[in-house]
Parts: sequence; structure tokens; C-alpha cells
Amino acid sequence: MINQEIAKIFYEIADFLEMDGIQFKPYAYQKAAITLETLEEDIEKIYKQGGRKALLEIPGIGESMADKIEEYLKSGRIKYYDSLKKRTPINMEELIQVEGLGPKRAKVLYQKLGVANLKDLEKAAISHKISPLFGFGEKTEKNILEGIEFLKRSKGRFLLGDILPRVKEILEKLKNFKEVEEISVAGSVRRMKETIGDVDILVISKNPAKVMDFFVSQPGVVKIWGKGSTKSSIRLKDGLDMDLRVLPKRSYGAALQYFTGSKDHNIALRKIAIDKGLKLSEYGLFRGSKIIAGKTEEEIYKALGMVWMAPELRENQGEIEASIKNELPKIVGYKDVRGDLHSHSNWDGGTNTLEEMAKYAINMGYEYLGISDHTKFLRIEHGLDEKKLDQRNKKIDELNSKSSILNSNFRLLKGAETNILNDGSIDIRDESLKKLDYVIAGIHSNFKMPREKMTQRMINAMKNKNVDIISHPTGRILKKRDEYEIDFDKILRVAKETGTILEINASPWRLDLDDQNIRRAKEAGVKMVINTDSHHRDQLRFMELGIAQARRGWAEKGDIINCWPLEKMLKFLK
Ligand code: DGT
Ligand code: CA
Ligand code: CA
Repeated sequence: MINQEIAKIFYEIADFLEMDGIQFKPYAYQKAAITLETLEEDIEKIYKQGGRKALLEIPGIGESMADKIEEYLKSGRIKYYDSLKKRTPINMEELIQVEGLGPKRAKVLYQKLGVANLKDLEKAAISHKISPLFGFGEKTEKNILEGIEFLKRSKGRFLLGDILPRVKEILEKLKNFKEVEEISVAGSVRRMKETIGDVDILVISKNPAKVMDFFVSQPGVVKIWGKGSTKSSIRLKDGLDMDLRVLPKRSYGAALQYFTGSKDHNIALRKIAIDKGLKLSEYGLFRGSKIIAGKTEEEIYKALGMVWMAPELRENQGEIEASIKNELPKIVGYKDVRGDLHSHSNWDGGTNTLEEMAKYAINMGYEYLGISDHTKFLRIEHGLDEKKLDQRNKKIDELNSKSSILNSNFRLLKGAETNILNDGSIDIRDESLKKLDYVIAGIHSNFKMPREKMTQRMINAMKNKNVDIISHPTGRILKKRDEYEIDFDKILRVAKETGTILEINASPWRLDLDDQNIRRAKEAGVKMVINTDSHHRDQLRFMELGIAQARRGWAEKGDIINCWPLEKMLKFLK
């Protein structure tokens, strides 16, 4: 989508400006980029229908941003960006992906060593040219090398959050194509895995050739790996591959089961079939040459002595055994979440007002929305001090009391996302925290502490009577930063003791806790909350990604406090 293209350029402009030490302006570009990235509607369509005026009506888009969007829609380029890029011709996007390397450091490396891309950077680090530079040192050089290694490991995989909207779009298009009778996504996308290698799509059609023609002629296709009557593969502009298979009706369920995977799940399933004297393949379940199941997934699992299970569970992590014993968990459903406890308003530099956030949440069918603005340690993000927090609370009370503004069955909750300082203390006074409906605490600095210190830091925070929730508990950033070193078992024990809730952060860049840790938390009897960490109202839609991870971690409604009735949840938080 063109929204994404422009957002990407805005992010880069922000980085170039930050590189030159320019204040505030980068932030405006980042904000506009987030807005574009999360906008539901196509910006080109908005512009065509409402012109420049419609652009200016979008929150976060001012005159200068509207100019640039207009320019890009008309000419396919933004001259301002071109001029910045010409002055410092480096691959900024690639370089700052490396953890610990920001735009300012990238500039130094370019000026001193001519580092323009990731390859140059790796060469410079390996030959120890970076450590002697002023402000860098051996530790930084080592961190850069580690960062590059991390990037290499996650290369070629895409974020589920980036892929899912695109998959939905193409499925919709194919569904409306008259030769398509039935369609489903399979593979890791159907299992809602946090990162995706390629997209697998299955179709029933009597006219495969027409479907294939339609598929390979999608906009954005840069390469056709193969085109046949049963399978075609394409590559899209940004390197994402999609496979499409056309199948006969009688084996659609078998194919769906097979291509949903995971591979490990399939291998275990095939063994069970063999033990029963059967043969399982993507064409069906066979006894000798006779097909005994294949039309639906349900009948295949049933014929194998099992009950059907959600794709999110299919990782061969015990789900097969549980299914045979009919002891599968009743995992949380996509509609079970009643509200979101982690969102940021414009009080702390987020994009939207309290009212705008609330209205969006009401539209999503929520009973409540928790506003958890940043507190003072994060000054760059306008973290609130005690006084400002009080003012914001007053405003929330006002909104709640006026049913003309908000729907009377809906409530805004007063929260904050506080910072856990190095010693585990919280960056804002207890008296302030006591006035809130709930308190989130998270680590936003000093990620590279030794394991024991980091564990103690978090334990100290959990022991604070006012802290209810730990946000993004392991600190990972997908494709960018590993979890910090922490004794997670110990964290779970203390969380259980203190009644602290661990967050399943649904932001597509985090998804933290991950499925494995969710499972461990559940087994330890620790309660969790699925939160989006929205800095823009449209990001409230990330909830789906968090729920998916909860499902992958076998979590049930009882494990997730924002699936509970509001009163019960608030009581638990107190
Ligand atoms: P990805 O694309 O890396 O995110 O992960 P998947 O799970 O989508 O894997 P992909 O696209 O290679 O294959 C789709 C499904 O096809 C996979 O989940 C299970 C099935 N499959 C692929 N290769 C094998 C195999 O060698 N044996 C079995 N039993 N199934 C396989
Ligand atoms: Ca795949
Ligand atoms: Ca594939």
C-alpha cells in the first residue's frame, strides 16, 4: 500500500534529521509515519476524494506533512528526502536496524570510515576500526557485531503484523474472483506465528488456469518463480513470496491440514496414521488405495482418533497427545477480550486525544480502555510528572462523568506506564500511583545488565505494592533485539507471590511474552493481560496479534484478566 511507502520515507527523513542533531522535527515525521502506517484507508483514496483538506483532517498530519504526501502522490518522490539522502548517501534503514546504532553514530561511521551499509559496517567492526573512534570503544564494537549476527539470523522472515493485512487483502480479492470456490491461507500465517517465511494460499476451483493467471498478475509482483495448473509462486516487491495451490474438493481438508503444518506437527501426525495402518498425505488419509478422509480437517483428525484443534496450537508441543485424550485447552477466542489496558494518549506525546482513543475503543466493542501514559523518566516522549498525571486524571474523570461524550456503559481507566529504574525503583512517587486504577511498570533503559542484577531489578519492581502489571516483560524486539538476560522462572515465582500480572504485548514489533513464555506463565499460575501498547488509536487493532500469541501459548480466558468482567478485573488489580 502507498501508505507504507510514504511512512517508510518519513521514518528515514526522521532518522536523517536526528542524525544532524535537529530537535523536535524528527518526532513530527515519526508521528506522521505511525499515522500512515496504521491508517485503515488508502491515503491515495482519501486524497482523491477529499483533496488536501482531507489530508489535514487526519490526526498527526500538518501542513508540511500534507505537502510531502501530496508531492509523493503526484510525482512518486519527495524532493526533501532526496536532498537529505544525497548529502549523506548511506543505507540508513539497514544500518540503524543494528541494535545500539542510531543515526548519529551512523553519521560518524560514515564520515570517519566511509561506512555506507551493513556490509561496510561488519567489515569495519571485524577489522577493529570502530573501537578506536571517539565515543565508541570495544564494548560498542562487540555489540555492533552481535547486532549484525542477530540480524543475519532473522533475515528473510517477515513480521506477522506486516503480513497479515496484506494477506487479508489478497484473500479478499481472490475470494471475489468468480473462478474461486473456496479459499484459505495455510502455513505459518494460519498458525499466526510471530514471523513468517512465506505465505501459503489454498484454493478450490474448477478452472485453475484462470486462477493462476489472476494470481500472478497481481500488482507488485516482481518475479514469477513458477506457474502451473496446481501451484504457482510469486515474489512481491519487498521480497515476500507467496505460493498458491489449487486443489480438488475431495482433498481440500487434507491439503489444508498438510500445508498448515507445522512440519513437526505433520510428522507426528503421520506416525500416528502409520501406527493405525493408514497413510496420510496432502491428498488425503488412505487405507491402501482407498481414501477414508480428506474433504475437511475435522474428518482427518477424527479418523486418526483425535479432535480438531486450532491452527495456533499445531507446533507439536503436546497438542497431539492432548487431542487424543480430549484434553485440549479451551484457548481464548478472538472476541473474548473486553478492553485494553495499555494505550498512550497525546498527554505523553501519543497521537490521539483521550476522547479519540475512547471513541475508537467503543467502536471496537470494548467495555473499557486503560490509558497508560508514560511517566517522567521518558522525558523525550513527554513522560508525565506527578502534577501532569493529576491533570490528566481529572480530564479522564470528566470524560467518564459526561455520558454525552462517552457511551455510559464505557469507561476510561486511569493508568500509567512507569519506568523501572536500574535498582528496581519506580520513577514516580507512590502517592501518585495510588490514585490510579492500575499501574504498569516496564524496563525502557539499560537493557544489557547482568542476569542476576536484571532479575533483581524486576523483582524489586514487582514487590512495589502499587505495581500491578509488568509491560513487555522480556524486552525483545523482533528481528532487532534479543530478550534481556533474566531468570524467567524466578520472575514467575515472584509474580505468583505478589499477584503481579505479566503483559502479552501485542505490538507487532514485540509480541512479548512470546508463546513459550505464555505457556510457562500459565503453568506457573501467573495471570496475564493482552495489551496493544498503542501510540495511535488505529494501533488498538493490534489486539488480534496478541490474542494469537496467547492462543499459541495455550492461554484460556481465566488466565487473561482483560477477558474477565470489569469489576472482577479491577478487584484483582487492587
Ligand atoms: P514459514 O513459511 O517458514 O513461515 O513456515 P511454514 O510453516 O509456512 O512452512 P512452509 O511454507 O515451508 O510450508 C508450509 C507447510 O507445509 C508447513 O507448515 C508444513 C508443510 N510442509 C512443508 N514441508 C514439509 C515436510 O518436509 N514435511 C511435512 N510433513 N510437511 C511439510
Ligand atoms: Ca509458509
Ligand atoms: Ca511455502
